[in-house]
Amino acid sequence: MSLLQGKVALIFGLANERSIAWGITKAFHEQGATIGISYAGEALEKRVKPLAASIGCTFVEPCDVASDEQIALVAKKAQDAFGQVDILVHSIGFANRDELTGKYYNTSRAGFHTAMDISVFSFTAIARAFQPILRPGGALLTLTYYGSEKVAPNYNVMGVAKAALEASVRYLASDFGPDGIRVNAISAGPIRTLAAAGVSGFKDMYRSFSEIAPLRQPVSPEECGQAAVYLCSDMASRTTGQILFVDSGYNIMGVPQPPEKNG
Ligand code: NAD
Ligand code: 0WE
Repeated sequence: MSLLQGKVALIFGLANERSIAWGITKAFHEQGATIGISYAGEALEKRVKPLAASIGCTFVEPCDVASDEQIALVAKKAQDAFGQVDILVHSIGFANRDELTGKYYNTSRAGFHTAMDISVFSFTAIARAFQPILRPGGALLTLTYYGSEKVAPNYNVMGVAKAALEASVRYLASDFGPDGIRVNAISAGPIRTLAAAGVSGFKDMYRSFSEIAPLRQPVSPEECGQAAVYLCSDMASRTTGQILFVDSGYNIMGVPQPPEKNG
């Protein structure tokens, strides 16, 4: 089956082979998509280039999403390389490390701005920059986390940012709907990526996740990739503005099962 044959997909947020963006890239490639990759900047180049080469991807462009100029430049380069683009994946989130520990109320003004700029506004900025070259029938996708809805210890300003990101998904879906372009998000369970490394309490959270989630299994970048194929393919032609949970069912649980009845 080639669900993405003939489609051009641009993926933002590849850092390394553990990135959710890489799981999505591999899944898109398997489904016949033509892939373009964008990464944050020079420091990641030596990791990202070989990954791109391994799937025969030649469009590999740096873009710090804090910069309107850099976003405009990738859009221009994408137009030169592909003409039009069918799919944009935004797999980017960032807050200063010191904001992801302790009390949420200690969030600084500058830290709040950074989290909102990089984790929220960048999705809207990318959507706007690519609007002229998006092909009808296309799809935009971003990645979110349940800390947007319920309190996750230490997730703090990122939870607030993800709530705003999810609201952005709905406003963008409304804006782009008349042009035949859909906008959705995947809400993934915790995954051991670079963005989870060294996060205080992540290990304990990761372990308890698999004990509480109905399917009792952790989530992989590859499984996010399969859901991304669905959402960005014509299989999901009447689905827009949605948050799709890829979390082994974790989000449906209210009161966790006592451990002894947990089999
Ligand atoms: P990751 O570290 O592999 O990816 C995050 C990416 O954001 C990196 O590639 C990084 O370079 C990029 N980035 C940060 N600042 C940037 C900037 N200024 N310009 C351009 N790119 C920038 O980690 P990941 O877990 O794959 O994260 C991808 C997305 O998935 C994020 O939105 C994250 O919030 C979300 N998510 C992660 C988990 C998890 O548990 N890992 C769960 C749910 C959602
Ligand atoms: O969205 C994320 C990652 C968010 C993130 C992580 C970092 C760590 C390194 C954003 N910015 C940074 N900045 C850094 O300097 N996740 C869903 C993974 C994650 O991060 C957490 C979590 C979970 C889950 C942070 C605290 C608590 C739980």
